[in-house]
Amino acid sequence: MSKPLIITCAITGAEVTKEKQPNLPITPQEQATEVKKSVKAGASIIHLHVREEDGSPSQRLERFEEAITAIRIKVPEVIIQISTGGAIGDSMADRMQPLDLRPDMATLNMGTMNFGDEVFYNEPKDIVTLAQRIDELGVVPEMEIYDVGMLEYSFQLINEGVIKPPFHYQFVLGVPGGMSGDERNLTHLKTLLESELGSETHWAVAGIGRYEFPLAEKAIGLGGNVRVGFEDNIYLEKGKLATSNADLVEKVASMAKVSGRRVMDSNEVREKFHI
Ligand code: KMH
Ligand code: ZN
Repeated sequence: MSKPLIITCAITGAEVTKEKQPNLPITPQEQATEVKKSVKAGASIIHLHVREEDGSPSQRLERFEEAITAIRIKVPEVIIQISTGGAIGDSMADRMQPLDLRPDMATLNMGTMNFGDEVFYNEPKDIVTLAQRIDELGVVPEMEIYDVGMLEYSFQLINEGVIKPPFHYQFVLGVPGGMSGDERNLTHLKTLLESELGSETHWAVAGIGRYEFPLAEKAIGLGGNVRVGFEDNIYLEKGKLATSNADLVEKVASMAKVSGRRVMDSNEVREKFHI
């Protein structure tokens, strides 16, 4: 029996604009409606960034609270994973703000990198502070890996006891400055991860832009999990914008079906992750 599949949906992100993707959910109500549709299509985890009314990215606690409240009214069971990455240039203090809401999960970005034309700062001391705060609050971390050195650094923090089990990894491939979405990169990351932490370690892939679906297919075949969503990719196919995040989730759910992998719902994932 093949492993059931967990689909995460990154509905909004910090970089995409309404000009590029008119269906991008911005307000708490739009986000809640989008979550409902995405969960119906097969998503069990929502990777959440929020925006102010003018569309600018925000790490403000009150804005996260509004969004989470709106989502919980419509979809009480969904797993909400807040971003601690925020937007490029956000201070670490701002990035940590929504953690005080004690969400189900939170991201933990594992290294500094060029991010397009900018630099995404994640200094070792900040990664440790963030990891400790996440642990203290009983939030489940998901380690965001953009390059091999970040994965190896995660092994160091695990060996030092800074990051505790169970371990959840997201391989974000295709950001200019990080590893590309070449399928061999995913195979290499999976091989290293499993030889260090075992084949039961949870991992998913988020392919950026045109890499989204080829890497989803590859991950499904390798027994991993998948993240899709407007944060990563706005097209359903070449030249065709998705009408909703749910379109992207639905496409992955269909791929899973063809490969004989059942899609897990939020309650099952809650049980599996002990949330
Ligand atoms: N917006 C990116 C600079 C995360 O959510 O933790 C970082 C990001 C990662 O999106
Ligand atoms: Zn994000």
